[in-house]
Amino acid sequence: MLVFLRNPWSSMARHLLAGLAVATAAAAQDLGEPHLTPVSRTPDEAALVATLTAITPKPSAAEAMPGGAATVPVRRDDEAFSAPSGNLPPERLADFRAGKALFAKLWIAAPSALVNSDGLGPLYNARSCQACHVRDGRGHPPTEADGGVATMVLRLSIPALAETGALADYLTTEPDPVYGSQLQDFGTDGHPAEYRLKVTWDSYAVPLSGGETATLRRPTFHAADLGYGPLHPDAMFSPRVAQQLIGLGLLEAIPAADILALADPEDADGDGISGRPNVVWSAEFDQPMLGRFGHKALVPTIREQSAAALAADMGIATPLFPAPAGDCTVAQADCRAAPHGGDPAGAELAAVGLDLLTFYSRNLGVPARRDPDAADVLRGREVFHQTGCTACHQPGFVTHRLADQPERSFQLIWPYTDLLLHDMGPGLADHRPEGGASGSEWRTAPLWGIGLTATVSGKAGFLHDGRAQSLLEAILWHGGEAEASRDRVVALPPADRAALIRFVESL
Ligand code: HEC
Ligand code: HEC
Ligand SMILES: [Ca+2]
Ligand SMILES: [Ca+2]
Ligand SMILES: [Ca+2]
Repeated sequence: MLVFLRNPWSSMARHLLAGLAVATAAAAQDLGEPHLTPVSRTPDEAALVATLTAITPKPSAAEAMPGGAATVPVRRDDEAFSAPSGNLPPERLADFRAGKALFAKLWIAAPSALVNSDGLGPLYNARSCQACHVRDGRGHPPTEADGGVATMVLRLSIPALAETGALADYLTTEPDPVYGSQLQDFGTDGHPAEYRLKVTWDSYAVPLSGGETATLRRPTFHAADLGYGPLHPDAMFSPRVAQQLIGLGLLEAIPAADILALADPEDADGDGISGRPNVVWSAEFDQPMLGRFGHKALVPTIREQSAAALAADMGIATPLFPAPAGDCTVAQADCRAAPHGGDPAGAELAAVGLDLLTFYSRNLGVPARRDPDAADVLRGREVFHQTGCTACHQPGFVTHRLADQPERSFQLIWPYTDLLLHDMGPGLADHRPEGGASGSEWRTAPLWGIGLTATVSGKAGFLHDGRAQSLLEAILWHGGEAEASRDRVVALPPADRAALIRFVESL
């Protein structure tokens, strides 16, 4: 996406996006899904899907298997997010393992005798995907113990130059003229790092019903030790922790129409919830698509997200974002002129490698629920529904029927996200728009697997910047459209609040 912001817009792109900015929900239903070759649902299937995914007070036995047949048996160790989808055909396991090797691979600077491993940087955040997506789980804000290695990034932009017409709503930002779209913590030999990420915390107490109290900590992120002079005076930051990677291929295979059907941009039904799609320009397919990935749903496909991560986080060029890849700006001439590895066309990782990495990121299995039938978990499920969580954390979907990809075809899944943007209020706002998302909107986070976070990644750090140290803290930060829901949780009898947390932990 960083690369996407830096690329000059073709006049055709501008034309189409201008149209999109005023697109109605009905027109949005026609958004293409060029990343899939779905078989259309029959009317009978559509009716079945509607029944299976209807939000009901009565739990269905299928909820125990959040990834459908792609679910993997429960593991309570730190490998819980690292297994391939349970229904991956055995002949595809070799591709999964090859992708895993690329995911774990430590890249080195070019030129080097190790021609298939060089091309790191010159500016980079980490040397491997795994360094941030700790054991395929999430990252966390930096602590003293991390010794300067961050598992999160600071996105960067300035307000867009004056743009007139419908596009003014759409092209909301530009990269910082010197530092680009993201701050990199490291440089290869001879290239200064851009900055060092520092975080300071303020804590305050929140009274809850029944005499209970919670403590929330608010982070302030600082860009220390800037390596290339001052930032633009209007620079805006967005802190983002690396996300957990389970079940992403299933999220990518949800019919766009089913997600758009949940959108209510003007809150026509007056329930205070107004989910909006982030309709974005796909660099991969050169057309508008529904954004699904990243904390503001800016990226439409896992392949594009992986290529953008290679480019921005590691400085590795691919056929999708060729050299000089990474976040080198015109002001960073040494960065642009540095040697790159890979083929003469400027791909430091060839298409076959990008595809294997994509295949891996698509097929990390979702663990089975833990204790879905325990009495307090079932009570928590009721509370989850009564406090209004399902208005955004949409429980169920059925994926497209995909003849060429049995592992994610026509699965009944329970991700607990509508993949839409919601205004979460000033407490969570980063005040930095991205694509169609405002400075206070975020994509509803999927909740599947979330109870295993600390087991997998060592530390529990929830929300886009990892500020919440527990699930309760994450809920208490909900504001804006979710404020009423949060207030209900604050007022719950303590036993119901505990049951709610037990339910979310069981997902
Ligand atoms: C420097 C840390 C870092 C590294 C290295 C990194 N990522 Fe990420 N990853 C992130 C962050 C931060 C996000 C959220 C991005 C956003 O909000 O736009 C993310 C999001 C993702 C997502 C989308 C998840 C979702 O739920 O939407 C995928 C897929 C992904 N990364 C794959 C990769 C792959 C593949 C690699 C290696 C090529 C990689 N990442 C390397 C930090 C990192
Ligand atoms: C208005 C929509 C909305 C409602 C209602 C809502 N949420 Fe959320 N939820 C979100 C969004 C958006 C995020 C991501 C916010 C962020 O990353 O800063 C989120 C994040 C979370 C997280 C952290 C996820 C993670 O991966 O870090 C938890 C836990 C959570 N919600 C639970 C709940 C519960 C429980 C309820 C009901 C009491 C609820 N939410 C109600 C939209 C909503
Ligand atoms: Ca490079
Ligand atoms: Ca940069
Ligand atoms: Ca509504």
